[in-house]
Amino acid sequence: MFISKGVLEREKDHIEGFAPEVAWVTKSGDSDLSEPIAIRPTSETVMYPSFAKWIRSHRDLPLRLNQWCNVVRWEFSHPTPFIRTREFPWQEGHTAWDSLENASVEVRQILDLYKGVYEQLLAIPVVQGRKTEKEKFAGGHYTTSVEAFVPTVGRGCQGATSHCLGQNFAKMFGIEFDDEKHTKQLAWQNSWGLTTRTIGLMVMVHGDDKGLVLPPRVASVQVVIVPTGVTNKTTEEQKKELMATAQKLAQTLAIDGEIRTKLDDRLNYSPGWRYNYWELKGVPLRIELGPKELSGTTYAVCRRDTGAKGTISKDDVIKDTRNLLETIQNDMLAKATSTAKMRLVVVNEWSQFVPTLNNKCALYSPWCQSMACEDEVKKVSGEESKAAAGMTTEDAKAPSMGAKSLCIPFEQPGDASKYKCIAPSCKKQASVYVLWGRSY
Ligand code: 87F
Repeated sequence: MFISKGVLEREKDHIEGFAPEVAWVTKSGDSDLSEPIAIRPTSETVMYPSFAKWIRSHRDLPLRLNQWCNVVRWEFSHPTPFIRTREFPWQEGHTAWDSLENASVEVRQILDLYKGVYEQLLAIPVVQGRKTEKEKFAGGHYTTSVEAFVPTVGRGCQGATSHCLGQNFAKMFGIEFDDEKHTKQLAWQNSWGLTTRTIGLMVMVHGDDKGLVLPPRVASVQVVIVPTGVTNKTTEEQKKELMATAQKLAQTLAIDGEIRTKLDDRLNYSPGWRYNYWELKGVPLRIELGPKELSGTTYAVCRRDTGAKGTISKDDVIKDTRNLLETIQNDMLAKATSTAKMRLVVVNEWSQFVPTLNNKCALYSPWCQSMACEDEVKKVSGEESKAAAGMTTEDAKAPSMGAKSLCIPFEQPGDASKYKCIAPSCKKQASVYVLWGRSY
């Protein structure tokens, strides 16, 4: 987690814009260190001197490393739990390849894995695309990302990135290999990362006024069993039978069904109190077990995502529970996807840009690919929003915040060249649609 000044500053473009965010250790006890040591903000400069030693021949390629670790970035903007914190855990992958083509294939493979993490596990739809030159990782060749959207505040949020670094770092760190013809070549590199932002996005996209709503595939407890119906008229015998049935059900689901199950047998708390407790924690499915269930052929269930009540059959309890969890998972993605569809809108005219933005939307708008226009969109949308700030938004920061480019989506919503660039003073024809939005 410590990086010497020498290696950290070797690739100048890489560190340039980020320098203010690097935290330095300057003392041990009362004595000054002879040279300050940086606290890892990312590991390129720690790993690549070793890459240079390990890679000799084309046979050593690809070299692919992955690690989970914590990194520190001395953020100045508003901290938000999981979304923007000065220390955060992440996964970072670093690879070296023999050609740009092979490196580029991996960039997309990893981006597809990240899309899968969001959509298949977290039930959050994302837009895949390439970052503009302004927003890309300066030390790299090009940057791709998955962008998520938080409807309650109308802000985009970068979910993960997959960079092609080109040969920039290879040049600076001397990462070379002998190709088949025994000629020295610089390696082509990628780096990619996913952070605990995933958790923050999951909380914000699915959570409601009762608390967390967890997608079943990532919930540490998928089903909670709550025994109910115990009153002061209940005999010890009946209580025993209820608990034995509950325990047996928990075992069936957990051991035979491999469903992550919890039995809440705290009979000193009322059923309602226990329902609230597990709702707050986001447990996807609750099974209620009372006197009625003991004698009947079904169990009463309640879904966390919709609040809908239903029954599952005792005979097929594993199958029914699994199916219901699968349904919840799919419904959560479908709901988040339809919300996002309504809020990610195509806007071809500047007059509609800020009003749409203030309607808590992200926008697909045409762009001529000049950085001056990208800057102008951000600046003018910020100014016009401020002027329109009479229109209330729940987000205290939002009215003054301009829209930045989130990505150039791989899947374009139409033919941008039919339109003029969205920047108000630009007269040029557009060439691509950019996804613009306020962002975290
Ligand atoms: C902050 C301080 C110093 C981002 C920083 O995206 C350096 C940096 O290099 C820095 N903030 N970055 C870019 C990180 C690039 C790349 N590294 C591997 C990733 C994914 C994982």
